[in-house]
Amino acid sequence: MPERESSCVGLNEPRLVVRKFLARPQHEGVGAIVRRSIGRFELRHFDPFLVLDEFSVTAPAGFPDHPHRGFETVTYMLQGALTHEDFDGHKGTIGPGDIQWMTAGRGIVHSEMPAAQGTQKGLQLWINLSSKNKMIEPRYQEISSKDIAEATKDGIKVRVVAGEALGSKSPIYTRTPTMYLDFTLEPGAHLQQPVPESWNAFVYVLEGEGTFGRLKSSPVNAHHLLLLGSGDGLEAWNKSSKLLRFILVGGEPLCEPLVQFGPFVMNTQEEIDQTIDDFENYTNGFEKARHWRSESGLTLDF
Ligand code: FJE
Ligand code: FE
Repeated sequence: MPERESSCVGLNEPRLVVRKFLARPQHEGVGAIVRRSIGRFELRHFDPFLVLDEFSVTAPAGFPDHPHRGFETVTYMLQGALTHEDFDGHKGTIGPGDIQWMTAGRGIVHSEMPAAQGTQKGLQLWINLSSKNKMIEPRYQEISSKDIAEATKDGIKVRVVAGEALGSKSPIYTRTPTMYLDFTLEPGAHLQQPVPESWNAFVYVLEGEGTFGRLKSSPVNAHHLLLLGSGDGLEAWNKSSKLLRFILVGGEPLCEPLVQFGPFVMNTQEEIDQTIDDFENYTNGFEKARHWRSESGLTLDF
């Protein structure tokens, strides 16, 4: 049999679903609700991913002043708006379809609060940074919905948050190599999406009902996380009569030791002890936290 060209549509070894989790609502922040899939007890992390939360926030609830070190947070808004404010004076509001890709690096203290009436919904993904990147200067990449690359083909629409799909490329720079694709499949559509062989990858279903990995597998509906096994890509079908929406996320595993204390993720216990020390004493990147409070005036315990 001739080898298929890698640039062609068609996969040699589609990834199968190896684990499935239903993310149930739980309380987080101050009065906020999250459906946590990655980061919960049964799935502490999925290298290089630390947390995946589908959040739902209605004022006055939110995520007031709290720190991060050693990883990136990616916030993708689905509905409503969120205002972000940090200790360096960086402030902004993201609305439906917008992305904030924040590299916390050595340290960020910020608040993430509702900016509109009603319920704000979205996804927040925490991506680990390699030991050589954990203490870099913080950085933001903010992309508004209208600037997100989109492509449509054969009943498949993709919004390219990170990486590349159907010939469209995201401008986001991923320090830990990552792909993040938001797919909508019309009834009858069939997707074949390459994912690098050595990467870990998962699907999170947002809307409708999808068939993943194998045509004969049972359909999966919203709020489910699917961990994918080895292979060169994802095959998915919409056998239902409604739209199917899901994200496909893949990342190159770091394969490094990991020690987490709430919003601090480092490689060793010593580095965590040092981080707590830095946060309490306003040193090594947390200097500006000494006199800063967000407009909310609240602090999030962790
Ligand atoms: C945090 C508790 C938290 N999921 N999804 C402790 F709630 C948070 C936190 C978030 C968060 C924020 C948004 Cl906008 C969306 C989230 C958890 O802010 F960082 C710690 N340490
Ligand atoms: Fe945060």
